Amino acid sequence: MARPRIALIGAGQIGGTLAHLAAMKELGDVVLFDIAEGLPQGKALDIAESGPSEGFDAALKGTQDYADIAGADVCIVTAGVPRKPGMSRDDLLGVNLKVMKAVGEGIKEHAPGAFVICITNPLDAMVWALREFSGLPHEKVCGMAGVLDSARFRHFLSLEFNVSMKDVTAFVLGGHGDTMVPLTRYSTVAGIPLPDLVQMGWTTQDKLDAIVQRTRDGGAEIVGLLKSGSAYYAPATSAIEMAEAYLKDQKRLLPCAAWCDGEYGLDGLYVGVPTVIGAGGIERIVDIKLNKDEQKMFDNSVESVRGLVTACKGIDETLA
Ligand code: A3D
Repeated sequence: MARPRIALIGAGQIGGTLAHLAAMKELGDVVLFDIAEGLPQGKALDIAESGPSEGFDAALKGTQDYADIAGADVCIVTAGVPRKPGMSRDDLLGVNLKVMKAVGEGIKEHAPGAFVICITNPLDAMVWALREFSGLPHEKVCGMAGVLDSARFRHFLSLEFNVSMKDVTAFVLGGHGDTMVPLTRYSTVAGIPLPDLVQMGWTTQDKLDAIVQRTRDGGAEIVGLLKSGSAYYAPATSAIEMAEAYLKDQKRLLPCAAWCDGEYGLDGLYVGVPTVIGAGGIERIVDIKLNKDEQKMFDNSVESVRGLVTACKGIDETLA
């Protein structure tokens, strides 16, 4: 059987890391596409040359031609520009919307059967625009954010409790950004919910609130440290987890930006929710009941995503 084909649209910091991870995990052959001449070719060759030491079998190719993504099983999109210190994700909307148009049209023509994972910010609005431009079925287009946000939350919790990250689960909802909703009552250490751990004296509510805030600001913390560009190791790892779930039909329960039409009372919007990812793409949305406070935070997040979608429609009349 031929190896799966993985197309990475954008060969910058995240794109290059995705290529290396996909090859090392032998998820399939990798095509790196970027408008910057030489960049995807250079990264593809460099990663291919790590193959003999690492011992993986995967072909890597860099390209400026969309025809080379033909037949891709998975497309992961990072094309666009990242944040600089002081910028919000929303400041990227205008420039990255134009990029989504070109990418969406390229995927529509050359890889219409792919499972598409968008990473470009502002995430929830860019996934929506990419789906509109590509015309692919909604269940085959989603956005990576929740896996990363919950990984950050899990990391901070494991430090607070001094336990393995493997035993910490976390649950986040809503748009990617300052309005994301970490749900503490569904986040656990070996099944024990965080509010119970507060009662047990493992931490205090104040410390937990500070961890939630650090999770919300997780991207900005790294942008501030790096001074140019944004996080790329953990974002790439998170998207690879989603791609693997699809390629291996793992039916993983992963939070991602998915199309909600009826779920969570929404009438057609991409927003971060728990999903089941398998060979059908986004096979199911897990529609949990929120309490009053959680609903308020979720509504706030939804409103902010809606505002960005409306802004996209104002910029590109074909989206209206
Ligand atoms: P960067 O290293 O700048 O790579 C982006 C690449 O896109 C560059 O190599 C560009 O040449 C390329 N590019 C620009 N326009 C096009 C185009 N029309 N077609 C193809 N390629 C193009 O950025 P990065 O890899 O660090 O980040 C990529 C995106 O991911 C940014 O928008 C970030 O804000 C976003 N990001 C999202 C998360 C989430 O959790 C959602 C986390 C981190 C970064």
